[in-house]
This record gives sequence, structure tokens and C-alpha cells, in this order.
Amino acid sequence: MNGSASEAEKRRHLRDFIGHVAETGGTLFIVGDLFDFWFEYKHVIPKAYFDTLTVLNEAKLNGVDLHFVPGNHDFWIREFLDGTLFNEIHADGVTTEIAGKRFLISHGDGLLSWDRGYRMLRSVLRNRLFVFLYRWLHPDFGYAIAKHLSRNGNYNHHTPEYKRAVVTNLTEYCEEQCKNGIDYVIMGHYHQHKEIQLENGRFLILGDWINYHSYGYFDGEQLSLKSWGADHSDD
Ligand SMILES: [Mn+2]
Repeated sequence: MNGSASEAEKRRHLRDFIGHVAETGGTLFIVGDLFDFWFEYKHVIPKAYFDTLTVLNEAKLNGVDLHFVPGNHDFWIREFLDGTLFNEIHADGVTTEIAGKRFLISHGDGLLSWDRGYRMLRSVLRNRLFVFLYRWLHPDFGYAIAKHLSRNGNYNHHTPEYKRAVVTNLTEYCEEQCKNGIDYVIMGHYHQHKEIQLENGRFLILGDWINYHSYGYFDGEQLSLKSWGADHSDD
């Protein structure tokens, strides 16, 4: 995260959104990449996310059931996120039933059929030995490396054709899941904002908080994709 005006604005919207959830109550699943980089040490957590952590803690104290599905930027969790801040962590996504509907909630990375190389890289980055060794780097150094890598991420440079191929491939995956008893598949990661009706279910790609300020909302009957700001006139 950087110190620009747009970053401050984005964070304000996020705080307002989480504050709204704290007022209305319910369950909040955060579907990964909440942080540019989260690497938790035994005794140290990063200060850059203080505002987000604070508002999440407020929501939890107000009774919101807080769940986190780590993404590829914030997988390296210990006791602070897992137990102190969130009620539950779902490292590999989760299948859960809410009001009679079966949800599959996943960050979504590594699901593309052609993503073999990424899946191998991911298994290294999640490997216990790799994590153990990385933890011995000084946090300032460990965070500097990750910040550099994160800046070089190129999700914005995908062609429209590639983005369409991603949706087609993910939709095939979701069709398969929904044939096997899932009603709703929800994922993040792909920076696309899609709501797709399947033969046996429904598929949401949640967009992101960079361009869309978007989130999925389940009222107990209907699941929909919404944008914070579009339904709130206070901005
Ligand atoms: Mn991701």
C-alpha cells in the first residue's frame, strides 16, 4: 500500500464498509489479498495496516463473525490473524452452508487449468521450510522484497481476450462444482467483476477494492454482487 490520495480514499471506503457491516451485523468473509503483503512473525505484525486492523477488530467486538480466506499476498499467517483478529481462517478456501445454500468460497488463485507453473511456485512459497527461512530475514528487509515484487504485479496489463479466457475457464470449474452440490461459488484474485448464472448455481468474481469497491451480499435468499458507494450516497 502506498501513501497516495487514492490509497487514502480507498482505505476510507474500506473502513466505512467494514463499519457498516459492524452496524448491521452478520458474517463477513474477506476473500484474500486484503493486504499488499502480510507476513506475520511470532512477535511482530506490520504497522502499515493499523487502520484496517483496528476497524476489523471493532467489527469483531460488535459481534460480526469474521472469516478470512488468505490470498497469494497474505497467506503467511500466525496467531494474530488466526484467532486474535479473525474468528476463522480458511487457508485453502471453504465450503460452508448458510441458510440452506452451499457456498464454495475461495481466493481463486491457481484454479486456471493452464496455471501449472503458478501452482508449483505457490507450493514453494507456502512450504514450511521456505516460510521458516523467510522469517529469519529482518522484517524491514522481508517487507521491502515483497513490496518490490508486489509492485511488479501485472494484472492490469492483461488483454481483453485473456480476461475472457480466464472467465470461461473459471466458469467451467464452477459448473463442475455446482454439479456436485455447490449452489454459489465466490472468488476474488482475478480483478474482474462478474456475476454469472450457471445451470446449477451462481458464480461471483468479486472484482476488487482498487477499481470496483465491490463485494458479494447474501441476504439469506439471494446472492448478489454490489459496489460500495453505488448503494451508499454518502460519497
Ligand atoms: Mn490474489
